[in-house]
Amino acid sequence: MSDAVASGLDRAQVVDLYGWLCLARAAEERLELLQKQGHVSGSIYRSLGQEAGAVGAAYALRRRADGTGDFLAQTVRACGALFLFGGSLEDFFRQYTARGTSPTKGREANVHWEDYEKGFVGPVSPLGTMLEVMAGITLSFRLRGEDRVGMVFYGDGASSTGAWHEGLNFAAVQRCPLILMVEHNQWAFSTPTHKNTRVSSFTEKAPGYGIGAESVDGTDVLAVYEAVSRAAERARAGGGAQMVELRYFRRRGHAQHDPQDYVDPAVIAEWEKKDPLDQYRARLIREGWAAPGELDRSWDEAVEACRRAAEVAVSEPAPHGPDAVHDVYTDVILPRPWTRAFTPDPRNPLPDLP
Ligand SMILES: Cc1ncc(C[n+]2csc(CCOP(=O)(O)OP(=O)(O)O)c2C)c(N)n1
Ligand SMILES: [Mg+2]
Repeated sequence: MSDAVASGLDRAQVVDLYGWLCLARAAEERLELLQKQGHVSGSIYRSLGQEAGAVGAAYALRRRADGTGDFLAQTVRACGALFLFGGSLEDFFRQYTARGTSPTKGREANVHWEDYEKGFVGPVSPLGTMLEVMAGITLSFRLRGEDRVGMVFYGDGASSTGAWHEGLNFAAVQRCPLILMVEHNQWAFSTPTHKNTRVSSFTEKAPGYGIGAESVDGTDVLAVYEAVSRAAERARAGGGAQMVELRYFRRRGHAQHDPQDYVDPAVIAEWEKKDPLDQYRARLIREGWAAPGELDRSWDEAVEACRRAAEVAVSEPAPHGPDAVHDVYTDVILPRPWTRAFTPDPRNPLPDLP
């Protein structure tokens, strides 16, 4: 790109990236307000200090709304990636406030929802298992010769599960075009990473699976964008599964109910100095890519968009009790793009796919 100013991105794009960072932070700040007002049904899992990992990674993928783009499996701390893939702010707030209008109709109260056309699928709760699911989805991309990659986020603690290892090995052996983002935020609830693994960087595990890996400063949105762009290029070119480790710190407790009193406050203070929004804003101004007023406007717009979306969500009805029994069991099977072979049952004709 001839008018690129950094990392192959042009001026409008580097400013756009800042807007997405603002949106991730503003959405979570609005959630905290909603919780204080009594609107949030479950807990809130902040990604404070981790926003650049989710945003930079998703920005490097092909996001389309017609079911032909790349595919994301987000975690609760990767809401920035979810927004980039087209998960709407309204749906985000509807989920947390368990509205009857939410994608899960009030059954679930954070980012556990999916949209196959936009290309994202929220996590099932047992940690590690989405790696197996995404290995299957991306295997179908390879078998069909589709030019698509998948991306799955998981924290450092999730790497201690059997599903994580099994899924990663399968993805590696099957050369699935899958990028594993390791959110190395140094804590898994109250367990520090050194009690979860003997290695100091998760990239040390990659040779054991025979996959490519990079470790990157997860507070630097452009560095993340570059690392994931490289990983996606390798995966698209037939290089198989890739790992990208995001190095950063969980600056809040596991969730709002966790006072984080097992973490040294001085360490948290050190990481506050590496705030991804502050760092990136300073760089945009220093390099002359954006004026302070322009960036202030990005923040204000993000706050206003979140305020409006939250207002819509809380004005909507709670779930209608009897609906709880709907959408639980079905005898109609909908083939999905990754369904390998499917023989329709003549007794049970299939509806057309939406
Ligand atoms: C198999 C399994 N064990 C335990 C849990 C409960 N649990 C949910 S999140 C979490 C901590 C995860 O830590 P990490 O993977 O580092 O992600 P982070 O919260 O730091 O983003 C735990 C223990 C679970 N969901 N699944
Ligand atoms: Mg963690």
